[in-house]
Amino acid sequence: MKNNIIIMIFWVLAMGTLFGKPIFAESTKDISALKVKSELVTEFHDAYKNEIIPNGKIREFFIEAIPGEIEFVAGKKTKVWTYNGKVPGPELRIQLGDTLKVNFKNSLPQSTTIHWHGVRVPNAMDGVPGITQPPIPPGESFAYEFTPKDAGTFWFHPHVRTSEQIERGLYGTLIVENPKEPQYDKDLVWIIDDWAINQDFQIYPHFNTHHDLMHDGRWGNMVTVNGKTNPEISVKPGERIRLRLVNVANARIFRPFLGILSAKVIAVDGMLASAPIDFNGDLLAPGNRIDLDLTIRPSLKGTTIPVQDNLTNNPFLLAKIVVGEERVNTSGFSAPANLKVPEWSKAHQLPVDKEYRLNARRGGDFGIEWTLNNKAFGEHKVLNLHHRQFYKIRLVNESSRLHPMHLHGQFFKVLTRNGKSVTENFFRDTVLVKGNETIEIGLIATDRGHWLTHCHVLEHAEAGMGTVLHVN
Ligand SMILES: [Cu+2]
Repeated sequence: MKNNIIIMIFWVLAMGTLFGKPIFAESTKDISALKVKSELVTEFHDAYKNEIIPNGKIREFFIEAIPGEIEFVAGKKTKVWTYNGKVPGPELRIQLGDTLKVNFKNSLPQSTTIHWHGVRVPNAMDGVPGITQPPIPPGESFAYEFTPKDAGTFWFHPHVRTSEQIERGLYGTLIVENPKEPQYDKDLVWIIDDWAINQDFQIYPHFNTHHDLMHDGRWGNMVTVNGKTNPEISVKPGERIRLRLVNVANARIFRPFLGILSAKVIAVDGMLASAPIDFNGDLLAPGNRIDLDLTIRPSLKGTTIPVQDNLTNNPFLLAKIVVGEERVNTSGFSAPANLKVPEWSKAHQLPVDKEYRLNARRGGDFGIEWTLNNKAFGEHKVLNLHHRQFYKIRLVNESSRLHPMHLHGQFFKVLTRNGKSVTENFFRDTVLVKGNETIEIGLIATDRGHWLTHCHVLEHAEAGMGTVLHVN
């Protein structure tokens, strides 16, 4: 009997089978997947910082959310909600290493919070009601304090009744400068928004309509850049400009076209690419940012260059770049880049860790719910991710609608689109999943806590399109 057992153990070890069934196949696959994953983690090393050491400088700001009025069209006052009386709200500009402290007061007739889009904050500063903090009631205050871990272009907005509060005008930008990067002659931020305005020049007061929910969210009838329709932006011949584009619209996707100007993309969603990329018809989905490196050729002296949106067959004007007469010398530095962005070319060998199917169903408060795996927000189990491990997540759009999916607290890279490998040389925090498209993303969970993941078509998010990732 004892001999038989020994022979059997020997047989199992030698052949890897028991009664003809492989016993090691699964675990061998697991072991090789683990090996590939650890290689991807090694490749990721230092692509961005795990932690930041604060430089001790505290930059303190006061922000009040308060109703107000602005003139989109001369002589016509539109009632809006503002940060500090302005739309867009303040541009907070700090240096990498600085600690940002925002003393926030809610003077709105509704509860609110501030979410810092794209910023890797301590979880408690993420501004998501019910997940990271209670909503801030009218009349109350809250202090947000954190040291951003990354330099780049970020923005902030409420995360309560988001489709209404952002549409009413609540947003601002957070620019984190890296003192080690070269100084451009000009550093401009263009906050692009889309408004649904009625004949009285007031914000169309019905939010989350059935039409919006059945389609790609609330697309409006007026587009503004920095709170103005078709603004004129003055530049000088020879100037080298860092132009930071931010899409804060509820749902509209932009495809900015610079006409005869040529530009390079140097950063996406705040994070530097590994090398500059030609800017050519790139899509700017809600939540996305693109930083451009733009030189005004001296020969353009005295001209006006229209910047259009070219998403559809009906292009429209976004802004005008007005080139002055006084020539300046063009700065000759090489554009900032993050050489440590990993390629992750081995990620295609890995199985998918988690799949989310994006679709809609009847039901809920609005009569239609947007779902992930046929579950609306609140019905999912939290997806647990381990700190500093690699994950491959598949987003399968089973609908014909647009879903710019945004992960709080983590950056990711797009690995495949419709099964084909893509080689984006940058990280993102938001990726547009087009109708019936499948996208696979890879990420290394870097920041601990409970992080919302949701569609940035804000009406879809309000109608359930979100879930929670937990990094522990
Ligand atoms: Cu969506």
